Amino acid sequence: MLRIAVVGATGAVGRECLALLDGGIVPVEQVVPVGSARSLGRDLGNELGLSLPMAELVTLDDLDPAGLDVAVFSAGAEISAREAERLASAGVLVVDNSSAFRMRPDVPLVVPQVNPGALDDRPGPNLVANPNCSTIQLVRALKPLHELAGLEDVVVATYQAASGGGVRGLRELAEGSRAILDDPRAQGTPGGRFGQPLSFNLVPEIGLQDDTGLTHEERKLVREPRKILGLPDLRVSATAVRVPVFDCHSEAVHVRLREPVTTESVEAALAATPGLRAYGRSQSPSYPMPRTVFARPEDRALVHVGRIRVEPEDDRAAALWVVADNLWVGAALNALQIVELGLKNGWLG
Ligand code: 2RA
Repeated sequence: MLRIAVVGATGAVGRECLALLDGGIVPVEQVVPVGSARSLGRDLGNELGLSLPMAELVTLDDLDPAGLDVAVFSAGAEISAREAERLASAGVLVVDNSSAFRMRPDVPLVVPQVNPGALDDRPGPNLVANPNCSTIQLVRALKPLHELAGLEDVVVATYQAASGGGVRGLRELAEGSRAILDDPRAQGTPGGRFGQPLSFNLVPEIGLQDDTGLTHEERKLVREPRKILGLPDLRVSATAVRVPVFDCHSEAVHVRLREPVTTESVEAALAATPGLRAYGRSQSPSYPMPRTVFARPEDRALVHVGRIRVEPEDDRAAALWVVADNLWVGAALNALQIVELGLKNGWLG
């Protein structure tokens, strides 16, 4: 039985961690919710209708690592960079959802369905990085294609939900959409959680652009799959777009492969992959959508792949449409599946 701290417990990902723990994803002795000073006194168990054995909410300064088995951080890169290693060096298994440690060579960057071996060698560091949400669904769809015919190039365009911007992002989309429906002239102003008004709009900029014109989010989509798939020379071109959708990220993925494939062989490889749901052309619809993926817990835990096709003029080029819940598959569930893997591989206990 584990004592698990959920750092950032009141945030969008932290709340999903609590809900998944409440659902019994790993055996829990006690959950310690960690939040900011202004959250002290909140009874998250009651607020969220949880039956988990919960300690009182504490701040990170007051979190005692003694007796703690795991800490899942979802409180941003600055807090992780400042606090995660303190807990890891005290023997706590830290799974960090931020970008703080992902590209550090000594820190495993893990998607359990893709590179579980990254957690094989004990005693590794007690610090494991959770990839970016849009990376996780991408590599879970790319892995079977790589095994089928070898990946050469990847081009991905993402259509990322407001929940990627947390509780504030969700609120801004709802309020902005309501304002426009009430008064079409209320077009919103630059700024806010996404830098631009999102309702009834598209914002092709997630994070700051670097001097090459790539945004922070696109840089993650280029670098993280190379580390997770063990393909340091994989060519990846990415465009990340924020779209006025509350939940679930969608991605249009185009790959070039080393070997020729058929639509049937690609569909079969995807359908045979645990944790993926493949939508064949004979199905109706032959594609997933954010609204339907978010509707049921069993679907929120899967990566959904549709519009599966091979380019008519090039049998080494395939295209996919990939949808997944960015709060579960892209963050909380992947982090807790890393804890599950840690239990199985002896990283814990
Ligand atoms: C986003 N991937 O969607 C980033 C962080 N969650 O905003």
